[in-house]
Amino acid sequence: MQNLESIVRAAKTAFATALDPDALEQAKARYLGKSGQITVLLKELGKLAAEEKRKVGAAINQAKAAVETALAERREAIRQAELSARLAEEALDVTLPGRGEAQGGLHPVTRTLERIEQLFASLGFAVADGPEIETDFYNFTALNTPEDHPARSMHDTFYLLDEDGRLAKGLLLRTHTSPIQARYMQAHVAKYAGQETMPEIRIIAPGRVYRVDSDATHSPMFHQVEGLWVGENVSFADLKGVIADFLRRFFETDDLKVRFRPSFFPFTEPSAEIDVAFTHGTQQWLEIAGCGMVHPNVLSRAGIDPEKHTGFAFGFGPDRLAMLRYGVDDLRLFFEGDLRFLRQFV
Ligand code: 2NL
Repeated sequence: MQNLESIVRAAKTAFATALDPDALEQAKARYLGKSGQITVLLKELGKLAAEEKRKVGAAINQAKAAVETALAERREAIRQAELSARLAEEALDVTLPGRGEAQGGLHPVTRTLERIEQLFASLGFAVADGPEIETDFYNFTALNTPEDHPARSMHDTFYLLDEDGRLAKGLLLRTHTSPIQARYMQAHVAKYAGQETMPEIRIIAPGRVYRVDSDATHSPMFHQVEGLWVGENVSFADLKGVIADFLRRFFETDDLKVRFRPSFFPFTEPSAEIDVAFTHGTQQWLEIAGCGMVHPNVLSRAGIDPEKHTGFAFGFGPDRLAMLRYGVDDLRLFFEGDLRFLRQFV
């Protein structure tokens, strides 16, 4: 049957030119669908005589099988083509170099703090710490600061508010790290209560502190390192020795003049400011710390007998030491987080 061969050939061509599953299903319908060419031929078989029917029927079924095989092959070819296209589109080049990892580094103030801690550790000072949110008692009262002292004003100290916007009872951001030492003394006394002798206290207290102040040389958050040595015969001479030794080692030079200038703090008596001058530099005196002998009231408040124990304390700003050491003239640069600035110190 000549007609059957051309139908099969036409079907194969139609399948081959169908580029996606939809087009292929439409082509299939034209040959194998309800009124498709092959289906129609099969339906017309009934009109033929029995002998003829068997012969023609076998030929049509053979043609139908050929069309079905061609259809299945084309379905598989389209599926493969679609898969290949998708694989090509979603391909990852695993040989591309990675994004790289940024090398981190310590902040210049952190490096300065670590250096300070290391130098004082070599003099037998342990590192103490405490909360940044403090009570009025530990920040001021324990340190012999009078109720009407200007440091207690809202112009100088950040006070915490409660949910109704009222002052949260006695809570503030510590204005110095002295409360760390006040707490330490109290805990130390409690720890050795009832014992005949109390071991000496030799600590430094580094940390963040907060004051209502902001310009090129003041940041509302800055750092402080305070030190405290309390024992049975601790003198102002010890204070001078410890400070001078620390400063010469910190600045890595013996060409350093250190000057103690009388001053006043509520928590020390007598009190002094510490100035340094680099003999090979500008010769200018720079004020870098405050210090003094711990006030007897401060010792008493902590439960230490000022008749038996004396001590010295000091406080300085590591931010300022970092500025001097690294030659930075604006304190705010340290706290703006600009990596172009900070990377220089790694
Ligand atoms: C300054 C002054 C100072 C202290 C801090 C202190 C701590 C206790 C007892 C007594 Cl627990 N004193 N600390 C003493 C003198 C000065 O800091 O100008 N700091 C930047």
